[in-house]
This record gives sequence, C-alpha cells and structure tokens, in this order.
Amino acid sequence: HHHHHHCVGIIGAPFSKGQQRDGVQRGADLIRAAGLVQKLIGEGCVVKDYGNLTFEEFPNDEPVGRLKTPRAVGRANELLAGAVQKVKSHGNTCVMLGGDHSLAIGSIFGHAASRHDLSVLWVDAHADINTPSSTSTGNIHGQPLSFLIHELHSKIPIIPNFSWLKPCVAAKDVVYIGLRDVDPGEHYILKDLGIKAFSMTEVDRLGIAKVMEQTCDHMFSKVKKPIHLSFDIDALDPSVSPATGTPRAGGLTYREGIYITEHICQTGLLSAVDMVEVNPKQGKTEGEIKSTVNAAVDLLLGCFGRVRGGSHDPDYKMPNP
Ligand code: 6HN
Ligand code: MN
Ligand code: MN
Ligand code: MN
Repeated sequence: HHHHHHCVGIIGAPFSKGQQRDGVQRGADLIRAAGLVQKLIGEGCVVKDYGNLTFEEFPNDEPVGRLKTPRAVGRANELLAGAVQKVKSHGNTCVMLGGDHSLAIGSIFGHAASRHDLSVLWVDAHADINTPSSTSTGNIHGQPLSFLIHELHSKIPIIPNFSWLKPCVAAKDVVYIGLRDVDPGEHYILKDLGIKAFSMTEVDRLGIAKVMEQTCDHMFSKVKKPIHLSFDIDALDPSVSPATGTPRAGGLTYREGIYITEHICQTGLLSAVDMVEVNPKQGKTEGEIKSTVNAAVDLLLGCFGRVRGGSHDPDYKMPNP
C-alpha cells in the first residue's frame, strides 16, 4: 500500500513529420534509455509503459496550401489521440514522449476527450499557434494550438486526415511560459485572443516563483481543471538542451524548468504531459545529447514528485542506533 503514489502511463510517439529535421523520432527511446521508468518507480510511481506507437507512411504526402506532410501528421495524431484516451481511461497521468510538437494535437485532443475542460500550460520558446495560412515554414509543429483552440476554428481549412479533429480548448485556458521567438501572425493571435503569456522578459522581471503563482491564479481562477503540460525541450536554454531542432538563445535555466514541473506537481492537478522536440541528431557531441535527454528526464521526475529538498517513504522508520 502506498499513501499518495502517482499512476503514470507512458506513450512513445516516434514521429518527426511535423517538421523537417530527422532524428526527433528517436527522442522517446532515448528518454527511456536514460532510465525514466526506473527513476519514476524510485520516486514511488506506479508506471505502465504502453510502448511506442507505429505510424503509417504516406509516400505521396503533397503539401496542402502551405502545410507540409499533412496526411502523415493528421493520421499520426488521430492514432495518438486514441492512445492517450486509453491511458486516461485506465486512470493514469499520461506521459507522451515525442517526437515533434505537432503531436500535441492528438495528445491534447485525446486528453480533452476523456477529461473535458482542461487547462493547457505550454512551455516553449515558440508559441506554436500559427494557422495553416499564417505559417511561413509550413511545418505543423509550429501550428498545433491553432487546431485546438475554439476561437481559431474559422481559420482552419479542410485538410486530409484531419476530419476527426474538433477544437477542444478555450483561449482563456492556455498559458505560455518561456516565449522568445514569436512570429508576427502568432503575436497578433495572442493579443487578439488575450492569451496569458509569460515570455522570457516576464520570467526575468517577475522571477519563476511569481510566474508560477500567477500561472496557477490564472488557470484556477474559477474551477480547478486538470492540467495538460506541453513541454518543448527548446524552452530551456540551448546551453542545457542543445539537441533540439529549433534552439533559441536566452531560455529557461535548468532550475527554472524544474521549478515549473515541481510547482505543477504540487497542484495535484497534472493529468497529462508532453515531452517533445528532443533530437539527438541536432547534438554536436555525445555530451550535448546527454545533457538534453537528462534535462527531459529530470523535468518529468519533477512532474511526478521528486523534490530537491529530498523526501522519504511515508512508512520510513528511523533506524535505531
Ligand atoms: N516548435 N514559429 C516557427 C514555425 O515554423 O512556425 C517555429 C516553430 C517551432 C515549433 O519548436 O515546436
Ligand atoms: Mn497502490
Ligand atoms: Mn519550440
Ligand atoms: Mn514547440
């Protein structure tokens, strides 16, 4: 018997078609190889690894408008959404290991299907809210939130393999932390919809403790909703997590990142986590890859009860001399 253990369900999503750099599909297995499951068990978690999803290939996946590889992204996310729903139906907190950030489409949709009325905490250097028309790169990993937010529904065209998807999150239920590379169209959307955002400037001004206080004030202003944490490893500074596809200078420190996950754990409302954009091929050395993967593991441990001040089992007996 345990007193308050976390039940964690892990899904690996080795998918890279939301962007154009090879390697990000290996993130999930690297995070596992760094001992994630054993370390979570060591923190007292009950862990079920559901394994990796297998994604369909689309050999003739021509762009639709500006969107690149839309069919592969649409089908992959449909599959992931079902898998997340299953993990949630088993009563687990869902951990989705990417893969690129386009996977948040399926992860959040599947989560919302089982626990509607979510708060989404998006920790990222980027806003990932371009629409299929505002995108300048065509990469869907820069657009997931536009597909998910009710208020942007009219901006989403008909796209092959996306017909299963309906918006499921309100703009007021999204909070960003870590922004420092926001496209003009994205900035317009953030202002227009009044989305709560703590850019790196706000992190500098307020400090991470106040940022987390205000984040929780915003997320729980009315009712306590389950939290979906979508963590892009590029939110951290490239000195910590260089092995990622779109690194950007001036990011969160390792400690700020861990503080975010510890704080979210303490709310008791964490219901699903994405850990995405770890790309070993973008690391210049073995050390760069290790540092990035270890940061991802440590952030996840923070989500599930590891505290830097130490902890003990509730049944701990102080040894006698
Ligand atoms: N990510 N805003 C750029 C784009 O392509 O739309 C960069 C997106 C990066 C996405 O890091 O998950
Ligand atoms: Mn138990
Ligand atoms: Mn990013
Ligand atoms: Mn991202």
